[in-house]
Amino acid sequence: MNAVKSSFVETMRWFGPNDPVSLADILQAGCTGVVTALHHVPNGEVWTQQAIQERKDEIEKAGLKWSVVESVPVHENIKTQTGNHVEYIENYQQSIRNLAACDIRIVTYNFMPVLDWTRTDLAFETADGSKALKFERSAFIAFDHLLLKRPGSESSYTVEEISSAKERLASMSEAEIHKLERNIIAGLPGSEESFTLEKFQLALDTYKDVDAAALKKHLIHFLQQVLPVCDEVGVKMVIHPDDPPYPILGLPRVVSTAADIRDLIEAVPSLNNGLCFCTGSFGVRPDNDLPAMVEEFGERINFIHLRSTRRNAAGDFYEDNHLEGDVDMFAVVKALLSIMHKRNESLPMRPDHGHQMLDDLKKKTNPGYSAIGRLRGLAELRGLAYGIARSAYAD
Ligand code: DNO
Repeated sequence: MNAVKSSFVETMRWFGPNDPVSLADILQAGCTGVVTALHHVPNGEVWTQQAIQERKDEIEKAGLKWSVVESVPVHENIKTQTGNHVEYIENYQQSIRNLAACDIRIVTYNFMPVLDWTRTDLAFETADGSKALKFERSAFIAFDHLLLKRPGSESSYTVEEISSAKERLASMSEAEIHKLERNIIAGLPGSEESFTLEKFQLALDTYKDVDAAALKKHLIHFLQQVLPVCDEVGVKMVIHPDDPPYPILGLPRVVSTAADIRDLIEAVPSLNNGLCFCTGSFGVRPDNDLPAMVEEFGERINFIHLRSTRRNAAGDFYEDNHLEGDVDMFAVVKALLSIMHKRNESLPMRPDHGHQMLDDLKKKTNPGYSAIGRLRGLAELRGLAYGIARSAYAD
C-alpha cells in the first residue's frame, strides 16, 4: 500500500515550553509533527527569524517537526481597518517571510472579531465521567444580556430565550457566574486576547461600524496584501472557521459556511489561500455538509482539525468523542483520504481537543488540550484512517 497517498501527517498542538504536555509526550503519542506558535510575541509584532529558528530547533531536538503554525494572530486593527492596520499588515508579511526562511510553510489564522473560540463550560461532565467543553446557549445569553448587559442584546434573542436565560442565571451560584464570565472573556488556550468585563464592552464597541460585509471586505483586503508574499516565498495560509460558526454578541462572523469560503477564493484565487478544515467548528451547523465541503475545497485544505460536536434543539453543543456526535467522521476521513490520494500528498492533521479523563482529571490541564483525551482521539482517528486506507487503496 502507498503510505504517502493514504495517511495523515499526525500532529498535536503544543503551547510551547510551559505546556504541561511535553514534546516527549507528543512523540510517544506517535506524532511526527507539532503545531505551535510563538505565543510570547505580542499580537501584531513581527516574528523574528531568530525566535522562529530557536523554537524550531527545540522541536527538532525532541525528534519532531514544526509542521504548522497555529496561529499567527491577525491584529484587531486589521479586522476593523483602524489604527495601525497598515503597519500590522506589513509586520504580518514580514513574519511570513521569516517563517519561510526557516522552512515553515503552513500558517493558520482566523478572522473572528474580538474573541477566538467560545465555550460556556470547560468541565461538562459526560456520562462516563470524563469532562468535555460545552457551549450552552442559555448560559451564553445570560452572560450577554444579563451580566454584560450589552446594549442592543435584547434584539439578538427571542422573549422565550431571554426568560430561560433568566432562569438559568437564577440557578447559578456566585462562583459559577464568575466562572462563566471567565470562560467567555478571559481567553481559552490559544486565544491571544483576554479581557475584564469593562474592557470587553469597549472591545465590542470597536465593531459598531463593522458589519458582516465590511468585515469580509477587510478580510479580503488582508488576503490581497498577504497572499502575494506567500506566493513569492512559498507559504500556505489556512483560515480557521468561526467557532461557533455564527455571529455572537452582535459581532459579525464571516468564515462559517461553504458560501463564505467561496467568496474568499473568488476574491483571492491563489492556491495558497487555503483552509484549516476544522470539523468541530463547521460541524456545529447542520447546513454545512462536511464531506461535500472536503470535496469542493480539497485542493485548498492544507491543515485538518478532527473533532465532533453533538448539538441539541436548544442550540447547545458539547464536544463528543471523536468518532461520535453529529460529525460523520467516517465520511469525512474517507473524503480527506481521497483528496490526499488525488493530490499524492499527506496533509497535517491534529486530533482537535479531547476529554479530560483518567489521570488528567487530577491534573491542571489546558482545557481541551490534555494529553490522554487527545491521545484517545488520535488513536481512534488513526485506526479509522488506517482501516479506510487499507480497504480503499491497498495494492
Ligand atoms: C481552538 C482552536 C482555535 C484556533 C484559532 C486559529 O481550540 O482551534 O483557537 O487555533 O482560531 O487561528
